[in-house]
Amino acid sequence: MKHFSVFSLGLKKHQMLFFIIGIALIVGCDGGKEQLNVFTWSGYVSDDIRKGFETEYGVNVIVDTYANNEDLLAKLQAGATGYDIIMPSDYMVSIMIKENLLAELNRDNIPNLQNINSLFLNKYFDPNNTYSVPYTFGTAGIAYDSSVVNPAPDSWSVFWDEKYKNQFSMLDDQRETLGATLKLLGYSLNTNDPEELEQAKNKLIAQRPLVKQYKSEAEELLIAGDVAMAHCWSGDAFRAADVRPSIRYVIPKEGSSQFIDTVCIPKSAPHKDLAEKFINYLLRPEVNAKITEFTKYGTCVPDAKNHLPKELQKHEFIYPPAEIMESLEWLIDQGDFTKQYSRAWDEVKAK
Ligand code: SPD
Repeated sequence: MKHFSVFSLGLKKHQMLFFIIGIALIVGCDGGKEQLNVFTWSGYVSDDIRKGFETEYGVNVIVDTYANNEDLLAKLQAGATGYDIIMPSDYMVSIMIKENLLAELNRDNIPNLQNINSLFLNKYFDPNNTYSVPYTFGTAGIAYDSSVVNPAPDSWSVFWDEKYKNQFSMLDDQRETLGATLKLLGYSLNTNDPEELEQAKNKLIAQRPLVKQYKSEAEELLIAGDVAMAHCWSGDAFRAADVRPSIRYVIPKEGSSQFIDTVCIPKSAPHKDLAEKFINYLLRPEVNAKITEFTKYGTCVPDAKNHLPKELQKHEFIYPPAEIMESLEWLIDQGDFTKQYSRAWDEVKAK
C-alpha cells in the first residue's frame, strides 16, 4: 500500500514548512479549540460576552437561538445532543427535570452562585437549584409606538381592535399568547379548565385576520416600523425603545405573566465542565451587568448594579411598580393538560 507523504511531493524543508502552515490555515487555526454550544433566546448573549469568554478560556462559543420554550423542548426531545448551555424559562425547567433532560450542576465548579440574590433561588420550578441558575427576569406586555397608537392602550383588548388590523404582532409562544387571552377573559393564565381554554382559543382564532405576524423577536418588527404594536417581553420592548424613543411598554390592567429565564446544562452536553465555567463567568458582577445592558432584562446578581448606569438600576420597564407586580402570574407547568394548550395553539396557528 502506498503511503502519502509531503516528502513524496519533492518539497525542500522551507517549502514543507509553508505547506504545513497553508494546510493549517485551510483547516482553520482554531481547529484544536474546545467549542461551547449555546442554545438560547435571540438577543440574549452578546458578542461581547461571547468573545470575553472565548479570549479568557481559549475556546470557541457558538450561539444558536429559538423562539419559545416549546421549540427548545422539541429539539432536545428529538435527540439534539450538541448543546452545552440552554436557557429555559421557569415552567420549562420543571418540564425538563421531569423529562430527565437536564444535568445536575456541580456547585464546586460554580462558586459565583453565591453572588445571586436569594430572592431568585429555590423557586417552585427547581426547589434547590439542582439544575438551573437564574439568568434574567422580566414580564410580558404591550409595546407600542406612541406616535401611531392613540390613545395609549391599557388592555389586552387593543389586540382585537379592527383599527389596528395588520399593524401588530403577537408572541409566537403558546403559553404566553393563550395566557394573555385568558387574562383578558378574566381567567388565570395557568387554567386547566378545558372550557376556559376553549374560550381563549376561539378568541385567538377570531383575532387571526387582524394579526400581522406571530413573532417572539418582536423588537425587530418594532424597530423596523413593520408593526406599531406588539405583544412583547419587557426587555425586548426596552431594546426597541432605545432605538425608537416613541416606543412605550405597558402591562395591561387585566394582568400578565412574569418570568425568570435560567441557564441549564442538558444531560447530553458534550462539554459539561466548560459549560459550568461559562455559568460561573456569567455570574461575575461585571459580566452580569453587561447582560443587563445588552438584554435590558433584570439582573439576579445584586453587585452587578454597581456596574450599571443609574437609569438601568431602577428602570420601570425592568421594575414595575408594586401594584402592577401584584397583577402578574408565573407560568406553571400544567402536566398532562399541557397537551391541550399545544392542541389549542396548533389550531390557532393553522387558521
Ligand atoms: N429576547 C429575549 C427574550 C426572552 C424571553 N423569555 C421568555 C419567557 C417566556 N415565558
